[in-house]
Amino acid sequence: MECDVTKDDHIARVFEQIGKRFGKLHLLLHSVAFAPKDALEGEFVDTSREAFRVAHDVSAYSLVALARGAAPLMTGGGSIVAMTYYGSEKVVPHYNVMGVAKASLEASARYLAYDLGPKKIRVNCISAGPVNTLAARGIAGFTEMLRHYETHAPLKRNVLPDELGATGVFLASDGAAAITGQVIYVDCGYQIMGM
Ligand code: 0WE
Repeated sequence: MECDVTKDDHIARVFEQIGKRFGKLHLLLHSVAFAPKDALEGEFVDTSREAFRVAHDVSAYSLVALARGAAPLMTGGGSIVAMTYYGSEKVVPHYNVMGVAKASLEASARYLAYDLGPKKIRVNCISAGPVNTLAARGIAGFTEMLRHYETHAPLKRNVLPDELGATGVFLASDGAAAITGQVIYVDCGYQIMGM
């Protein structure tokens, strides 16, 4: 189903269809982000009002809108999982406005966890180490970044897509029944390092 997360009518239609076809919903995975390319290339200080708005609308507000659409279908409780990145808490050169939008996404997950907790809906973030996806391929210096993680992460390697998937499955399962509002680092330990 087509879903432009900047359009309320798209989101409404998706959950309407899900309601009709399945009756209920257990898991929502939020894995969408966008900042205009020029905002990821220059300096953060030059971020335009429009690039800031678009990055936050697509990458952070969308979680709030999707959670609001999903919650009425999560009648037996549910799990909402959002993908985030370390650039939300420390400066990663060139991540720029995406880092600010991911900080907003993580904070939004905490407030959603509080609101939806009484309905047994949990809301968590997976903070992934860098993965060589289509979106990452356009980023200058990405190969060097993968090498940096390999050298500096405690596990001396990069995270595998399956390992991120396994964490998502865990967060969807009853094994994670008491975990909500958290950011879980799936980054081979990179986040614990100070130097
Ligand atoms: O969140 C991301 C990137 C998401 C993303 C990617 C693009 C590329 C194409 C958002 N907007 C756009 N806009 C485009 O026009 N990551 C975690 C991957 C990423 O992106 C970086 C990184 C890492 C890591 C950008 C600069 C520095 C590091």
